[in-house]
Amino acid sequence: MKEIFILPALISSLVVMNAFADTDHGSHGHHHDSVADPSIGSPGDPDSVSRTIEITMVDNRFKPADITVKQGETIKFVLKNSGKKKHEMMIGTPEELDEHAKTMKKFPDMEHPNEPNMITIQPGKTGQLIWQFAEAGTVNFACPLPGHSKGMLGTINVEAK
Ligand SMILES: [Cu+2]
Repeated sequence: MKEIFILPALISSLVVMNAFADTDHGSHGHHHDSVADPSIGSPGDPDSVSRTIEITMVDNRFKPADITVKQGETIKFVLKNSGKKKHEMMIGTPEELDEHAKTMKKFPDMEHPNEPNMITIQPGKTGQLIWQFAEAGTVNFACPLPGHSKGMLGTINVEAK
């Protein structure tokens, strides 16, 4: 007798949970999918690095902030944080960088371990980001941390092959 009542209740609660899961997934993908625009390129294969470019992060600037690469190149960016603050490097379109900076403003402590187009470097530390450039044109990078994004902007000129 008990089972007859419990089973339908269990099924309906699973259906409800599923509906919530779907809704949540949809909105998450929409507002925070930073690897959206394929024109910026894609995560590079560590075994096919063409060149290493060193960038120093200070409070609050990238040195250099103007970089030239060739279409198709896989660049290993070696980022050294010589500042006293934590910094990030995020590669993206101006729209993506802007949107991410806004999200960071709302959620300053947000961690993003699964996003291959960005890296966080603690003061005094060095890290690397490997990226392959796909299309000729301009790709931007920035530190999206609150208060940094205005000064910590850079340009990567991707030359046609
Ligand atoms: Cu910064």
